[in-house]
Amino acid sequence: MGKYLGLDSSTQSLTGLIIDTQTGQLETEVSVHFDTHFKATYGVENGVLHLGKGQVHSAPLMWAEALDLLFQTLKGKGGDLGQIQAIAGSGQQHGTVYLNESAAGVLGRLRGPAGLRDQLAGIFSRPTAPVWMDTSTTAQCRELEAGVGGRGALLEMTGNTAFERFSGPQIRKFAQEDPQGYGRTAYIGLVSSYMASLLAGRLVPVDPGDGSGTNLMDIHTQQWSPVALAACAPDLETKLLPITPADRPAGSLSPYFVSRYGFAPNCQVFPFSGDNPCSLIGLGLVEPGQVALSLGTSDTLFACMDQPRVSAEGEGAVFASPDGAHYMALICFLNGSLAREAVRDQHGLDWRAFGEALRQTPPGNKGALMLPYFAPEIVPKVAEAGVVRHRLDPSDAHAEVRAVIEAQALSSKIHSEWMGVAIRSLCVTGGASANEQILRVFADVHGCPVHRFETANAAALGAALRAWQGHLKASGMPKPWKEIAAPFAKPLPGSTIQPNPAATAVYKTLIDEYRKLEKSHTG
Ligand code: XUL
Repeated sequence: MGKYLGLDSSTQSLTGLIIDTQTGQLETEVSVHFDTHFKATYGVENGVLHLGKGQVHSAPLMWAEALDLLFQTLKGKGGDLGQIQAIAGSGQQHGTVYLNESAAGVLGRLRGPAGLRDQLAGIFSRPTAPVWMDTSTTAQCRELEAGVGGRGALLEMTGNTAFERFSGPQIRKFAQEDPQGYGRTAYIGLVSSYMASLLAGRLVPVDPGDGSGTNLMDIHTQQWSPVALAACAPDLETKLLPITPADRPAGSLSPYFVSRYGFAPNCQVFPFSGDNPCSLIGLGLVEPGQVALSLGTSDTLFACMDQPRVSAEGEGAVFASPDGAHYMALICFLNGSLAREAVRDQHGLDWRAFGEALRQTPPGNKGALMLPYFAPEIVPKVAEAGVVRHRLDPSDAHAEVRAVIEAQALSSKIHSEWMGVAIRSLCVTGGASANEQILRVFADVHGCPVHRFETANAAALGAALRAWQGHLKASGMPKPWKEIAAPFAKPLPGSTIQPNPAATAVYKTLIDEYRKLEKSHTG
């Protein structure tokens, strides 16, 4: 029992969250927003640098400076950082950090009084790091797929087809466009491994969860795929940091942090993972069939799978779970709140009236359907925005409301079928999860209980839980993941909605009609 720190190095901020496993409470949560503190120094906007032609980068030195500021803030809050037994973390996925050959030595010699920014300024072979928002690598995606024997071969081997934001295409582009910079690069890591390396004062490997977001890791062996590396860039096997299990200790915290912030000298550091794999843990999804749905601007579905099943249509990303035993699927439906708000506003409703419209209309909406593509859609792939109405009167506000929510729920069921997972429970988070009537539709369509979740920061919480699990295991007292997650990742009391069997039966029939309608308007 003790205290554990989870860090989340995300696009716009760095968060630290401390859990107390004795009390089962979140003790402290602190964030450093990059724009607030570093806009002037690094020129970032919303945490990133727009470099034109779809290139979106950020500054790894800024993330290091933010780490100093975060610990200073945590210390200033009066917390005793000396009680923290272990630290793990989460990083925005896919971003790559390029270090020169001085990096290992500089990390090992980190000491005060100078801050990280001054000590680390010389370790980069590329001063900026492309991040997940970068869309500039379409050519490299096609080349990488061709280089391993085709799109299907890459999918089978790594769990994903090539995506522009994934690390492999990004590395290839750098090697092509700046061969000298690539030549000066001794080590390539991810945002996750870079942040862990600062803490440990040594180069820390990549974990399989974040390794799966590169297009370079064999999802079956959870090691770099020699075939993918060869197709990506020259000598890559000598530059990429190795892959290690997420719960293998990376060493003790660097003396720099011990003397500066009062951490214990034996505070352990664990490899960081990606933010989505960490969120899987932070949402308590540690058994196959557990699914979470975040209802935000876009709706994102996370699922825990027992096998690395893949979507032949490219309808989701597949990552290894940092629990070491499972896999995660991530599916993004772009028209989330975007579509709900469009219908709400078109009919001059507020959220109360929106819920009331759902309450007053019957499941199945008397056969009226909507394809809610208010913006181009990611899943299913729809290139151009355009709302489709089928037996739906656009002036009937109540039917429109039901149609948009039923469409979202049916689509989430149809497009998660590839996971081959029977959904046993659905945890719903995000703004729209406050609306009970919306959750009722999801419970009825999926035919399973829906629980409401309120998460401070699922990625940082997942990281803190990983630190706890790893520390117990390394101390010879392993605890099952279910018991690690349970005290912290739990539904809001009284929030569970059970499906109504009669409504579920209606949707069992309606789903095929929706599928047909969707097929006739997509791909
Ligand atoms: C996932 C993705 C983003 C980043 C940043 O594939 O690109 O969710 O992880 O959060």
